[in-house]
Amino acid sequence: MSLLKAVHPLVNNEISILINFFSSILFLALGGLPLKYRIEGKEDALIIVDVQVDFCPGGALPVPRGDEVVPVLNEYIRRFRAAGALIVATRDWHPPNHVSFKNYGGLWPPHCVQGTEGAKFHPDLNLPDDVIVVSKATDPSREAYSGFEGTDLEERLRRAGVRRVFVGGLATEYCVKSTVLDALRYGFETFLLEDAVRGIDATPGDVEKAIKEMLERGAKKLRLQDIG
Ligand code: VGL
Ligand code: ZN
Repeated sequence: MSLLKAVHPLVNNEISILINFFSSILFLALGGLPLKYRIEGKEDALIIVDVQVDFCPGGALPVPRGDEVVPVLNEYIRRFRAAGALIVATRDWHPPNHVSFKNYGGLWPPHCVQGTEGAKFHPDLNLPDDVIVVSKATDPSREAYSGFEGTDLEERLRRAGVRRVFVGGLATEYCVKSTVLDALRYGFETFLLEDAVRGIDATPGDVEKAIKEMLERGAKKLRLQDIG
């Protein structure tokens, strides 16, 4: 009897070592790190920023490799939809005489003019029928990089009970950054989808700086593999 007692904890210990060993093997076989986040139906919103023809290669204001975000965002859309989360797509939606255009004193060539081919969402982006489309920078006299600026985005998210937002799209250091910073300012828990953004990087380092700023202000980085 006393011998059994003496052996017992040892046996237990060996069993737990074995279990740990095999679960580690299983874990590695299944492909690495554990999931960090679970997408919850109504509390979460995917915000796709400006994935439009003019911001992709061949467009009027192309973001290098901007089209690479499309298949990745399609996978995010699939997963967010499956979880019942809200899906929002912002679009740059300028009048032809917009202040951001070079001819009207701005920085940029004309792009994303309301109703033109270039203003359309990328044709391969699988936006669901119930996507919430937010048009921004529609006032000829005002630039607006953020999806929240001059739109009802905040109100719509609040009304839907959203608490966390997940932001991807184009361009990292302009409209994505402004949207992320506004989301943080409005108190949303905010995630930057780092595998679903691309930037212009007009001055090399711009994108890196923008990402650093978003993270410093409280955004969290997230990739597809973090949400399973
Ligand atoms: C954007 C420049 C001008 C953007 C929009 O979507 O990031 N960038 N207009
Ligand atoms: Zn614009």
